[in-house]
Amino acid sequence: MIDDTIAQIATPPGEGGIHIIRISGAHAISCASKYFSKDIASLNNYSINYGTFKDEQGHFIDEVLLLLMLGPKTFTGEDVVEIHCHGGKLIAQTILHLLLNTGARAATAGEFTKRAYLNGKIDLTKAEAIQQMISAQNQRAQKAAAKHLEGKLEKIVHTLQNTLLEALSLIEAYIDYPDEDLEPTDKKSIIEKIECSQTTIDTLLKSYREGTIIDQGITIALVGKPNVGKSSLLNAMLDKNKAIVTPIAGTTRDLVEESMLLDGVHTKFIDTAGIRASSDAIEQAGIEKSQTMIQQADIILHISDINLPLDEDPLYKLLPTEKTLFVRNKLDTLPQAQDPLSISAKEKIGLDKLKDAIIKKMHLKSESIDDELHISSERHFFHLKAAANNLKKVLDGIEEKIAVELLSIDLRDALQSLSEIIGINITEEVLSKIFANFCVGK
Ligand SMILES: Nc1nc2c(ncn2[C@@H]2O[C@H](COP(=O)(O)OP(=O)(O)OP(=O)(O)O)[C@@H](O)[C@H]2O)c(=O)[nH]1
Ligand SMILES: [Mg+2]
Repeated sequence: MIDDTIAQIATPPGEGGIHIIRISGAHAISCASKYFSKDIASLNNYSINYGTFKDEQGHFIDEVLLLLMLGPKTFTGEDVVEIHCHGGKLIAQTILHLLLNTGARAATAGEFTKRAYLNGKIDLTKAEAIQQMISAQNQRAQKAAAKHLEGKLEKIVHTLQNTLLEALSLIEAYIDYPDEDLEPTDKKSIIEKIECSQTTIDTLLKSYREGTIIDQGITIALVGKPNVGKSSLLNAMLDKNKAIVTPIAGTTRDLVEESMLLDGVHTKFIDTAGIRASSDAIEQAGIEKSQTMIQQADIILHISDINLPLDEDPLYKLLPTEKTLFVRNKLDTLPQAQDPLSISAKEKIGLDKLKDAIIKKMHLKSESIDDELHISSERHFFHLKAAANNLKKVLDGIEEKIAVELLSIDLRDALQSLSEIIGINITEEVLSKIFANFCVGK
């Protein structure tokens, strides 16, 4: 049972139309009553009330709207009071400080949502989806998070749990009869239930890569020899003068980053220092950064001058082909060239073709991607993978006719992993980690 009352400003800092201060807990009403012009206890539940806020000495602070919502039918499940004041940062701060003087405690990041979860109002996947919605960088990410908030993952987990519990009860019926083999009909039914669950889990696991791309975006590094036009290409893709371009080899010394949306995906382009043997310490440091980017980037654009043979660039043979696109630049100087990915960064020729090639390299199944449920949380991936491993152990065990007690242990472990996804039997440490990434006031 949570017995303290928390308060926090729920709106982002700065000036705006209004600010909202939220209070939740058993003393929410008494805390706000001290300063509000009306007796809150006598107000109707779910009402919006105009009044004034005054400090202990009776000094007027602001005109406010006070929303009264009595638990348990509230976001947190507790009594909640919201105070809507004028949108000056200091007004909201003053009101919050007064509330903290009456015994409310300043809520930590995500603490209102954590209470909603602890009080059984939402499961953990929905709690996580709330923050994912808030931090979504583009519409695709927001839509993907909305599916989790709608409860789609929670529903799938419940279905998996029900199916696997049926299989478990069939298995455990044999525990008191250790010498009996599984009846063929029971065995068939258990295997079917587990295989059906495996298919569902497998689909979710496969959605992880796309899910993380939608949620976090991708990083594309532009690499190649000096002077081939990497910075020119960055500028052309972004349609702005971001990086310095000169005819001098070795112009770019550091990483230059900028993001844009490509097919609705948050795409970070990173221009790097041209790679060559250099005795200049600054250039050398830049080249080392370029090499690190080659390891870290999701996609590499290798840029080369179309007038020069590709294989004379030592990088050409070293780059991992599965994530590299080989781009031939300065097509305007050799228009008859037949190379597949040939462009001119300077004259902006072939950029759409290059964008299409990048989108293809992301391996997104564009048609259905927005309708499907994706997982993008490492935590969900981890537990689903663990469940999948245990289900495989159960099937192997049935095949090898191992003792039913052992089958039951593996199946129970799989069920435990699924429970953790929706937040059952979660340690305080794991919870703190999840909610630490939330906004203050959420
Ligand atoms: N004709 C032509 N010139 C280009 C093209 N792209 C870039 N250049 C020229 O090539 C020179 C080098 O361009 P940058 O974009 O600075 O090349 P970079 O690869 O970033 O070079 P470093 O930063 O030194 O590694 C500049 O003079 C550009 O104007 C192109 O498509 N056609
Ligand atoms: Mg450059």
